[in-house]
Amino acid sequence: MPPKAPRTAVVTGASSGIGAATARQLATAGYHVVLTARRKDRIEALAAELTAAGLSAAPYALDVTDRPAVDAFAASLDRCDVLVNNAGGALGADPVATGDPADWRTMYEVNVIGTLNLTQALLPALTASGDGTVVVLSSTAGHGTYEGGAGYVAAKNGARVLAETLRLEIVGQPVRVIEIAPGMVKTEEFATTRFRGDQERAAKVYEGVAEPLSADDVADTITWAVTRPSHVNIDLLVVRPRAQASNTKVHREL
Ligand code: 8X3
Repeated sequence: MPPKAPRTAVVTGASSGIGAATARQLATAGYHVVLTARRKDRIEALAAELTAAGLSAAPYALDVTDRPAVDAFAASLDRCDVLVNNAGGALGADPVATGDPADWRTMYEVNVIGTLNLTQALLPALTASGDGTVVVLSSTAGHGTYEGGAGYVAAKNGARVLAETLRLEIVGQPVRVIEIAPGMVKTEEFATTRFRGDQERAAKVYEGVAEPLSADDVADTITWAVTRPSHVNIDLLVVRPRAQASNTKVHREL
């Protein structure tokens, strides 16, 4: 008999930020981690780093919005125990009156359809594992709106609703659905992507905030939720820095 494949965790958007940190922590927790992202060079480098450290990891270049590619990816896996739907992000912070519909579409595609694609494609394997976990990285933006946030807030509400509805629909099957909703997290790319490379505007997001969350802080909550005993379903975990009381109430030392 061939040796049983190791417990496998798939992380999307694993090329940087929360995804890369989660891949590291799940590998350290003993999972074989499959790192997916569009940027092959980055996930290859991270997988090589983890492998060199004696951990188990493999890269797979993937665009979560490309359904045939996602299906081919799912078919390539020997097993899947954990899926972390992390790929996502914000584009722009314009008011509803002037927001670009193309930005809204892109955000819906990545944050919602990307999560839908991976979840649909891997649900059979997650169920077959006998103890599967789907993690959806939403955001505090999925739980309350703010000025200039509508496109992103709408998309993250979509991701939240996907998680909530899936949990209802598959109850009785051996798959947990966990939503992690982080607030202000300072990562290398989130704000710069949102403001299309405008470093000054990106820096303003965190200006005067003593300690925004780090990617590792969020990866820590994901890993904690995933490694609870399998009958324990963390439905929703909202995590913010101490300096952020709500989406619009942030303490800044200026
Ligand atoms: C990121 C949180 O406040 O930029 O998911 O919408 S926020």
